[in-house]
Amino acid sequence: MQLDKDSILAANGSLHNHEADFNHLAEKLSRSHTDVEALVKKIADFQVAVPSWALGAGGTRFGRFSFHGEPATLEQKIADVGILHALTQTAGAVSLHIPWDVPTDYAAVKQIADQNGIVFDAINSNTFQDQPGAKLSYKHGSLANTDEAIRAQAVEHNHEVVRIGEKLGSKSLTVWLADGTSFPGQRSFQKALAQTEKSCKEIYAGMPDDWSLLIEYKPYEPNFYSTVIMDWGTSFMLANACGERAYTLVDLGHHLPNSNIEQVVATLMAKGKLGGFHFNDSKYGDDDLTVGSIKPYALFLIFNELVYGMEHNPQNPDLAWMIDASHNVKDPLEDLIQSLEAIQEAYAKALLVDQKALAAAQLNHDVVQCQEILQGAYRTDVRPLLERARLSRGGALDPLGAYRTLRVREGLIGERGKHTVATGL
Ligand code: LRH
Ligand code: MN
Ligand code: MN
Repeated sequence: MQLDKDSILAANGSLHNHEADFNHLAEKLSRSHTDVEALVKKIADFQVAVPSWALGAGGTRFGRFSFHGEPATLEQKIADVGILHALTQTAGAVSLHIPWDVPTDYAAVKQIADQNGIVFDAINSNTFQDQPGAKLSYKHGSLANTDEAIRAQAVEHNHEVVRIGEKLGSKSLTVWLADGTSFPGQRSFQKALAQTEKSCKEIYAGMPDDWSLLIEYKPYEPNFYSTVIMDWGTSFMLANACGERAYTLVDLGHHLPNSNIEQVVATLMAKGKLGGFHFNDSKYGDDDLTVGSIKPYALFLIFNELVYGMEHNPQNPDLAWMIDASHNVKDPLEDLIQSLEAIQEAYAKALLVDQKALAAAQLNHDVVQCQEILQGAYRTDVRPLLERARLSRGGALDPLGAYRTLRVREGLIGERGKHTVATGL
């Protein structure tokens, strides 16, 4: 199923209310000398990758309830990303997880991606599960394993993932390790870290010169006493040990409670070492909930630092943006539409922060004014700007509304049947 521009246009209906809302906001913003056109263009240019494993219903360790019309093949998953992109115009990339989504027919996969205007962003390796037919097990770790042969198998898997990514046009590899321990004394922290560094360097050495290595961290889960790459500092250290094209990847769910993620972002960008970002939201741990559903103000504060970094840190590369959420009770496509909207909203609000006024208030130690400036931007209803950004590219005025009006899920069920199961988490 592919959504064409004409049906989206028809679903948009009258733009009368949008025009009125947009003009009202534009007039208000021009009073503070905001270049509204430039703002809309920045929002429209912001593209986020959708992970191939998020298009089906996710599960928890207590069960999985599949969703009707789930994509059963990689081609169908890319078609789903195409639907998201057609509606939102902000999901122009897909991020694959190997071995969950190894292409069987590269030409067909590339063709369907091209047809839908989708590119292949960072590709993810997986050494947290045993792979079908693998000789050795990762039960006691992969890149950090005490056994050299297991480490070599894990390094080789990463090289294989890069070779797959090269055929599709990806330019970066994301490594996330489950390696760690569940009980005190289970393993030497120092030796595990040293083995991980050695393995990461081997992965890095085998990558093409125009590829980046993105190293993701996480404090716990699936191991519950320690994780080898537990925090941004460890990831940063490993990235520095590997070389120039190795960076840290921040996943919003991978922090201990109350961590100041915006400060982590600022620190990494100042050092030119923030390479990738996984969006989700959480109440307790790595909950992988819809972006912006629990802590939208925290997301705004993080975006405020991202925007500052993108404007002031030329030493930092362009970021690989990805949604890393899981959908247990909602239609995955509706959930992703909500996440994409929340990301754009936080980004747009961060773009509204008057950086000059903020810097002046900071110099004057005017703490009250600093807060007013941030919250003034946060309280602005930027949705007419998002609508205008989508419309400028032929997207939907209201992506969720159009998804329902156009009966997309019903169409997918008609094509694929009710009882399909997607690979992934
Ligand atoms: C680990 C993680 C990592 C994996 C994905 C499936 O919690 O965030 O990015 O690749 O989930
Ligand atoms: Mn992640
Ligand atoms: Mn995670």
